[in-house]
Amino acid sequence: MDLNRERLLEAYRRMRMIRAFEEKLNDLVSAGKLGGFLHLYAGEEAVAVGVCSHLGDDDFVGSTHRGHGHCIAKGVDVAGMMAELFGRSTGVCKGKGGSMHIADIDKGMLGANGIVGGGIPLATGAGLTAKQKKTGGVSIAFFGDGASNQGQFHESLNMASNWKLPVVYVVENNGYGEFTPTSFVVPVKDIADRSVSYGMHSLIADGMDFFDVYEKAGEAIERARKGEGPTLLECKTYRFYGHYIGDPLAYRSKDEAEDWKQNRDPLDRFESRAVEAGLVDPDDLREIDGAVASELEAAIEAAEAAPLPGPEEVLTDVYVNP
Ligand SMILES: Cc1ncc(C[n+]2csc(CCOP(=O)(O)OP(=O)(O)O)c2C)c(N)n1
Ligand SMILES: [Mg+2]
Repeated sequence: MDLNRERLLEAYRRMRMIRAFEEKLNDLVSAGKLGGFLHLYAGEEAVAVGVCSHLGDDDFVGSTHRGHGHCIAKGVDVAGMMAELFGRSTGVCKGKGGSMHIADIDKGMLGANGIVGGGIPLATGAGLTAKQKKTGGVSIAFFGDGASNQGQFHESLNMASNWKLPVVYVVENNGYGEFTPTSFVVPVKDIADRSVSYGMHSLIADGMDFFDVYEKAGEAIERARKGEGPTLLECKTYRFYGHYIGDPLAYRSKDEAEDWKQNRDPLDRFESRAVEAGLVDPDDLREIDGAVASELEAAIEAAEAAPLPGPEEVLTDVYVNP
């Protein structure tokens, strides 16, 4: 494994940051201190971080409505994200994007996306760019099980496979699309099987296990960088919160959720494996937990104190300026 102590600690820091960021948002929205419609990524941290640990700023990521985790894993500034969620002019999109449209092109983050499936063709186009320009870069499309029923998914996979684009399609199968179990609307057990009709390589990973995602994503990304074409990587995962903050969760049992949280929490699993193997020390992890908590407190304080965009900003950063 090419993960040394430093890289493992960075992966843990990003997973912890995602978890803590989402827990904070849940508290802030529930307390009425933050508005908007927010979809939390907690529980799925190993997917974003397992994949993005292979990427640099020249690689691209297309994301979803549940995009905070992808942004953090790709290295987007957390204080800038928090300010964005508070709608402040110091936000990464100057307060005009919000939760579902956080983008940071310098980091290769093409944007969270309010359109289910909408990030898939964007990431495919970025893959075409990388291929045409011969940058050696790869493009990752993160999307959900629900999005794999979208036409854009099928069109993109067909084109990418036909043109051998350097794209990895990462389907985050968390068992639900909004309030509907995946099994109710998807007639295949493994979404990875959908790759067959496009002559595409596929892999399945335990999306609650950083190490498994890291290994499978590594294989897919290496193939893409070598010009061997795209992969459909299915990560079996689970969201710890509801579809959105405020979801009454009437469609799944408490026992089911508890089982995933108690037995498959990706942060706990990372810690057990990395500590048992003597790769990291628990004290290092606790130090990271503390640093992450302080960084978030500072980010919230700065966001609350920052100004809202002024009326003169209404027509800037938009495509059509009448
Ligand atoms: C094109 C489109 N159709 C419907 C919606 C409403 N919608 C928002 S999230 C969602 C479910 C997405 O499920 P999945 O792709 O599995 O992602 P998850 O929320 O589970 O991460 C739906 C139907 C939307 N935003 N865009
Ligand atoms: Mg889903």
